[in-house]
Amino acid sequence: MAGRDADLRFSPYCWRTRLALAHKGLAFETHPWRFGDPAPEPASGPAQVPTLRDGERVVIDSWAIAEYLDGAYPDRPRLNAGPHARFINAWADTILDPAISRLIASDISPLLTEASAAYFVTALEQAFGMTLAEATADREERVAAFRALLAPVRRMLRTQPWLGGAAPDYADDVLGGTLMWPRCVSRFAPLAGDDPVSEWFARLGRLFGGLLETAPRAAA
Ligand SMILES: N[C@@H](CCC(=O)N[C@@H](CS)C(=O)NCC(=O)O)C(=O)O
Repeated sequence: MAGRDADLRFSPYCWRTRLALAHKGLAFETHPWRFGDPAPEPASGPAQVPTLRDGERVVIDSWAIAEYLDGAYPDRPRLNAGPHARFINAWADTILDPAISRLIASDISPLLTEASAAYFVTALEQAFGMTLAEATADREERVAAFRALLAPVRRMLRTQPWLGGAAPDYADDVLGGTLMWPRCVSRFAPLAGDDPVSEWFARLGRLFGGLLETAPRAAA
């Protein structure tokens, strides 16, 4: 999922997959795709990202990709894309993503091509029932409620360094991918700097050659 700048990649689901591939130590190429573009693999399914092609195999949906990678590459570090990560994935999809969207949606459209911005704005304004500017207008007041949603993560991080335990696993990739979305498109900070979740995110960002830390962000 790319902006007008093809290097600006911001989909939370694609970031989950990029982290999963890095985690497995698998080399991968990415291709920019934008809202309204034809399906990346038209013979295999809908116009949706992430779409993974691995040889002849096409897998669509970040969760399905994580399960596929653990099944296809069992000798590589495990993602543990099982029940516990499935909960984190469902929580991120149903609770965190909508909350993040209400904090940063209005920052995204200026970064898109004209055609993809029209598609994005129409879809989100319909979902919100208001303009994107209206949707994010009170974000300074609402950010505390977003931070409160992360209380279970803060509690876990008191006793273990990663959501996966002693080492990161796909649960970390899911939350990290989710938080990459606002990081890439906005200078609005959903997390306070002294939040233990920020410290965890910074540590995750330094893994895999700084995959997250060095990813292009929208200009301030
Ligand atoms: N459950 C899917 C969600 C993927 C998804 O919603 N991707 C968005 C981009 S962030 C997309 O491809 N949207 C296509 C569209 O809205 O037409 C996953 O985890 O991969």
